[in-house]
Amino acid sequence: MFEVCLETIFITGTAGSGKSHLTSKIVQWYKDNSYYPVSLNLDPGVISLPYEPDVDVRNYIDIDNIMSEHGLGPNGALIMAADMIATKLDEIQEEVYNLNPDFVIVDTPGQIELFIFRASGPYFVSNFQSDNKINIFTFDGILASTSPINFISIALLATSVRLRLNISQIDVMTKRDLVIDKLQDIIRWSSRSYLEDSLHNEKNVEHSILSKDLLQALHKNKLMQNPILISSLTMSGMVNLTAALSRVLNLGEEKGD
Ligand SMILES: Nc1nc2c(ncn2[C@@H]2O[C@H](COP(=O)(O)OP(=O)(O)OP(=O)(O)O)[C@@H](O)[C@H]2O)c(=O)[nH]1
Ligand SMILES: [Mg+2]
Repeated sequence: MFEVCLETIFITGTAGSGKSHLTSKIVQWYKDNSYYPVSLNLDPGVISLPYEPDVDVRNYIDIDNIMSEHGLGPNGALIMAADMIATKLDEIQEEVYNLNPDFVIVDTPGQIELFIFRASGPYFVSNFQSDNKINIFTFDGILASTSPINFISIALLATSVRLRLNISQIDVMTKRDLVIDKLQDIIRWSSRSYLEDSLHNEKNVEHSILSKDLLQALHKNKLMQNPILISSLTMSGMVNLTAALSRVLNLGEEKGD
């Protein structure tokens, strides 16, 4: 067991949603504000990153070795690598602990189903020792903004992640700079009635009814969060995100908050 005094921020989301860029920007933001953050790359399959990780799971898990040693193709190797993450917890924890940071920002694998729905990812999140832990779930702005149904579908995925990880969660929508023309709609979708009204325009009536029912269930259980709109390119929204992080981290862990 290690004695730690740090805050851990996991970044999850669908493939290509902007997790790695957001990791680097949050690290930068904390550095600029006189904290000592470190980045932890937990994606064993990533080839290049937009930042130099301080701690890197690839030093412990080598996809090419897994493929050759076990005669696996790339997908099989990625599954095996994801399952191995939990077995490296102690070494990774020690590496982070030796750096003694204020914050550790954890970039997770692009294949969200391998990290969230198999046992290894939730085990790692649950057993990583930290004063507070929070998950930032990234809605890909490009995907989520295409229609109310897409928005609700990704909100459901965010809810699945919340259930699987069982730690506080903040939802963000990435790539704000690429969806400027849809910003008004996206902001209006934070109102349940506006979102429900938007579903009336859906051509497929069954999909529209199902989406409304799902939306109702999410609201009834207080699971529908308005994602914070951010851009890792322009840094817009970063102040709102870091303020939300501070609020949750200062309040301490409020599961399912
Ligand atoms: N314009 C714009 N592009 C972004 C932003 N965030 C990420 N991107 C781009 O989106 C692509 C994916 O970004 P990543 O940060 O690698 O996304 P990821 O979720 O880490 O991807 P995987 O780990 O492969 O799942 C890259 O081409 C980024 O340049 C953003 O805020 N604005
Ligand atoms: Mg990434």
